[in-house]
Amino acid sequence: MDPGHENQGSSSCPVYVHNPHLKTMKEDVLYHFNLGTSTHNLPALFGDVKFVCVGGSPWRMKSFIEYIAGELGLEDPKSEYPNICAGTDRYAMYKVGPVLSVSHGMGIPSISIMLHELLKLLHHAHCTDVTIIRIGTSGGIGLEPGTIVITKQSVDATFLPKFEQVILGKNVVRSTDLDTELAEQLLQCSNRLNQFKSVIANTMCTMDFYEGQARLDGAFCSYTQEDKQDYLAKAYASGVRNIEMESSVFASMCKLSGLKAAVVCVTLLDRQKGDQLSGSHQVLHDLQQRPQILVGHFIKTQSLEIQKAVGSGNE
Ligand code: R2B
Ligand code: URA
Repeated sequence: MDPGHENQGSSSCPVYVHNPHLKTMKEDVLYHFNLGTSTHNLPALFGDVKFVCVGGSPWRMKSFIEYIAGELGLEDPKSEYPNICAGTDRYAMYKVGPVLSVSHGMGIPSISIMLHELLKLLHHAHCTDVTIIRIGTSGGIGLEPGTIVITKQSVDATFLPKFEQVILGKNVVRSTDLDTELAEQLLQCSNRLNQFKSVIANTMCTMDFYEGQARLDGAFCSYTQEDKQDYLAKAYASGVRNIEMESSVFASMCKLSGLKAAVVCVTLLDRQKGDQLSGSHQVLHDLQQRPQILVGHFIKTQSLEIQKAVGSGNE
């Protein structure tokens, strides 16, 4: 952590990094964003960020920023929202007011690289009190397709709430705890919206979309239909209601940085009934809007509360 900024503001919470080597570097190049501490004034560009939304597809994250701009009354009819990372095609990043929207690609390695650079960016920009939410898609277990799962615990493929990574040849195990109060606030927000069903439940994070999620339709499959159903039934019994591919490392890295974090994913199908995403493009597209609608509404409500608090503080 940069001690110079430790006590800025009264009780505000900074974005922590835990890496003594960073202090010895003259500049920090955020290579996959095409941004850097010498080339960009990160505090001026990003210092006001309070909400970060991340999701797999660059297209969806652009559509999210357009949506949230409308929700917050910040849309500019004359301007397109520029991709802040236009100099690279690895990730896309958009900003409007206090909201940053960033794509992360598919799978743990992809989101992990993005989060290292995003967390450093927020740290270098001296951001405080940041809430971060992953909005995404998933396969459901025992839920009507279109249900939103707000993750209680992200569990691995053995249903344990941990993220394991080999560092210097050793297995390092990290916790995947998410913010329980934030999850509850999001559920209440969904109930108030009353447009679709949301539940708080465990999410299984896997390393693969096919065999890793017990699908029968990959290029390879070494188990039977019965084995698959058995595994999904065990997942259900352990409290898992959806399966995706990024939540564990997302939860563990955000926790290390002290960010309030949540995972909000729509279920596109019920995995006990099938494997293929064969719904029409329009139906799948409409379902993918749901996390965006819920999180958009949440951010709008929270921003109004922040504005009210600031307003009453100025009186
Ligand atoms: C959900 O959807 C993607 C796979 O189709 C993956 O990124 C995930 O977590
Ligand atoms: N994303 C996943 O990871 N799995 C699914 O079944 C659907 C979307």
